[in-house]
Amino acid sequence: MSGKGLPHFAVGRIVKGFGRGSKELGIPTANYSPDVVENLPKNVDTGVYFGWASIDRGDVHKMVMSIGWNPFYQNSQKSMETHIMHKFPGDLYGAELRVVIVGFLRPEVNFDSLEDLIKGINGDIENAEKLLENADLAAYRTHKFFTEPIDPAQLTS
Ligand code: ADP
Ligand code: RBF
Ligand code: MG
Repeated sequence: MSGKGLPHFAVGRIVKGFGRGSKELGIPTANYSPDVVENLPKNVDTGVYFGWASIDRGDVHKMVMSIGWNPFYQNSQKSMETHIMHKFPGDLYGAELRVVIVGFLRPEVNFDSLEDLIKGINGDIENAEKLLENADLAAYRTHKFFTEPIDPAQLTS
């Protein structure tokens, strides 16, 4: 189920994106800086993924992630944007985001309208919520990556 190049472990600071996630979509996404995007294995295709995430070594939450150029907006810079399924009290800019990407959901689509994009993402969130209940994938929630000081480059499973 996990797919090529997965699981993938990543760590980085949250940077400013285009400011569209919360404002236009009502779905905030924490954006990684380009160096984290460049560290993705070459065999990880663009698309929508899911897994687990923590902020500043805090609790581990479910997440969905979009990797690519957002065809709906035709971005020129490849991005890795994570929506964490948890309500945070405020902004997370500058915080450390740790993620483990455990599975692929679908390729990126150029939706016909903003409404369809939002529906698509909400469907991804629902699917991820269910898939992460699978014992093998749920196990990553307590992976040592989230609790011990290890270099994610050393981790392959
Ligand atoms: P940007 O384009 O700068 O990424 P967004 O509209 O996508 O702006 O909002 C993202 C910001 O919202 C994140 O960087 C983070 O600071 C904040 N945020 C708050 N709650 C969440 C959440 N549950 N998941 C992701 N980001 C969140
Ligand atoms: N953008 C697209 O253009 N096409 C997509 O199929 C797409 N799927 C997404 C799925 C998820 C789970 C998330 C969080 C984002 C997705 N986006 C997609 C990116 C969306 O356009 C982006 O979050 C906003 O542009 C805010 O940066
Ligand atoms: Mg964002």
